[in-house]
Amino acid sequence: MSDELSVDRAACMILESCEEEIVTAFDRAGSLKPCPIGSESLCCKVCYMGPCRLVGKTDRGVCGATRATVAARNFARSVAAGASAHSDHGRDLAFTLMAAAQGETQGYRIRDVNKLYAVAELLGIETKNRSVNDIAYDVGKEALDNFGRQRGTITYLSRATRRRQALWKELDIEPRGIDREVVELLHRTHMGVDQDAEHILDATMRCALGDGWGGSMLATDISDILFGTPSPLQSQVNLGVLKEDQVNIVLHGHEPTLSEMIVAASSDPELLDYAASKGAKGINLAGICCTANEVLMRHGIPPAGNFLSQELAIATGAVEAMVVDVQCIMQALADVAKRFHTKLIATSKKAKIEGAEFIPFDEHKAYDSAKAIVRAAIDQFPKRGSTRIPPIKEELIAGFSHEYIGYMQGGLYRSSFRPLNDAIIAGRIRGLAGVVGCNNARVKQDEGITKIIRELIRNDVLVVVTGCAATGAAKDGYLRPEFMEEAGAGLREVCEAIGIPPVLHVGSCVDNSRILTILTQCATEGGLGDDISDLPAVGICPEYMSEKAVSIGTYVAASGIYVLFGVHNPVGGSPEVVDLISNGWMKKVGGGIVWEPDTDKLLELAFAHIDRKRRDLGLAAYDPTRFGASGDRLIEKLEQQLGQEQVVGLYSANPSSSTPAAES
Ligand code: NFS
Repeated sequence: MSDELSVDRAACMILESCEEEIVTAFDRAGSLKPCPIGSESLCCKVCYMGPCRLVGKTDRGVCGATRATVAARNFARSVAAGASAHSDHGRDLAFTLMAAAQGETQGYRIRDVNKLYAVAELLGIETKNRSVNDIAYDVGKEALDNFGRQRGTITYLSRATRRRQALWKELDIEPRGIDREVVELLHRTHMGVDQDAEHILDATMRCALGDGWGGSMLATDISDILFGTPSPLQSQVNLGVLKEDQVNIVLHGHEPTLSEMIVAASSDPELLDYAASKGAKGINLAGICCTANEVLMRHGIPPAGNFLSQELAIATGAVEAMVVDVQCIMQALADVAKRFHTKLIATSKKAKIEGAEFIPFDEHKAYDSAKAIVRAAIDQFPKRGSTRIPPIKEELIAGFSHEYIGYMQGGLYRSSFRPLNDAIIAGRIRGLAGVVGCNNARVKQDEGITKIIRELIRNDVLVVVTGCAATGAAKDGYLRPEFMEEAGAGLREVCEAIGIPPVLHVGSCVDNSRILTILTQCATEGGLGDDISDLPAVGICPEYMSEKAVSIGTYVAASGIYVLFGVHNPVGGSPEVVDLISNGWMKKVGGGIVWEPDTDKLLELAFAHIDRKRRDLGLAAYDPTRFGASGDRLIEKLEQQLGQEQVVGLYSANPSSSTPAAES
């Protein structure tokens, strides 16, 4: 039964073993059907004459609003909420950076000075003969100015290709200030303001661009400055990373500021001694949701799971504390925690959580807050009852920042995207795909994510992953270098040559901004057109759940990428809006959003788009049989033809060569 709910064996084990004991999101999704009117966006509740349900013969609300207006408004409001969540996260990081630069924080410092210089240059901040802290302060100030800017445009638009910048200008969808676009979108979708669906959707793109090229990009950059730019590291994933003999603390939520300090506190000798005094052999950290990705990318802290695993982690009975801040935290957690010895610790002043203990996080006393939290977790250890940690975990490699992807293709001084572009031009790599987003209790956990990624790489599409999709992929072993055995022959050759897995984990959901940077670098490197919209690339969000995912899909589309969402079309009640967001946006900005719940059909659409872009660029048509006669594949082929012994003989005749003696 549970295997109908998730492809994750660890999740299934917990669901089966605690069936009688706890009610999870999986159960609630089974008993609570989605509202058929709201799920199609046919319900308008922006005023108090309604809610108006535009079903059957009713095609207008009390005020006369049409289905298209209602659907566009609902979609716009989702994007505004999603954009504000990412951007508020970015804003808090800017405050932390300024406080750190002024020496007012505890435990934070500028970890990546090179990145600080790079970001300062992008933001137009003078660096010559200035101290690191002075520069960092101005970077934080300029970032804050981007949030509150009223006129002009946000600074990072200049990071896009020239053609893209000109298009945004021509369409008048350049975000002016990050906050301004959210406020204006909420105003425009108030009762009786903007009534034209296309016009509302243009403003929606503008707001989302403020997220992707503003709030999220700043969040990523400032996190790298403060906590270090990720580079590849090894770790593990899934509920099996919890430890029987240690204090288990699960970090859940989004903002890396507190979790960074908890990572530091978990190796504090004083706290390790305290843990030992309670009978624990150590302090073990694990993550859930995007906090997991933040601490994985920089410290190799293993994720215990993705969005739908949050209740299940507590149900192992082995979690002393789950520490949460903001976003994607199920309200049901407190009830689940109550059944075990787990302490749910809320830390953000923005999120009061009933049933949780509140230990406020203050960046000025960050290390003290972190120590208090770790100490509270240790105190729970002796109260632990029986446990059921599924013996299931996978190895993974993560940490592929865009800086590292450039570095691995050309070294420190010649960082480049040339090899990647050449591989795409030659057809070794058919195209690129970003597979991102959440779990959604309405579909089988991780099924769409894993199937889509497997088929993409089998068909020579290089995949980058973020967010809960990355964790889903990792749980199935896709982030191991050995997974390249599943890849098509051409992609495998490239992965072998560069030494990368065919699925690259680039970070949390705000780090989707790294994907914008990667795509821009591909577009400007040469040979693949001159804008993101020319690239044979797609964005896929198979199991989206949150408003943030909708904002991401919108800014990715507005940046020129064809985006495919699974699950269900949230604006399906208005064919006009469906057409505007898909075909209309494709014509207008070169990218659009299509919802396709059927995974096979979604894949067909993805491949068709990639091949169409290859054709438009005048590249050779993709041919899966053309490559695969080099590297490990050559040896395998020869072994099949000649037998293993003879091949070993060929190599030992010429041991210094990577080419068999018979070939040279
Ligand atoms: Ni993204 Fe992160 Fe996960 Fe979805 Fe939630 S954690 S910011 S919204 S559920 S991917």
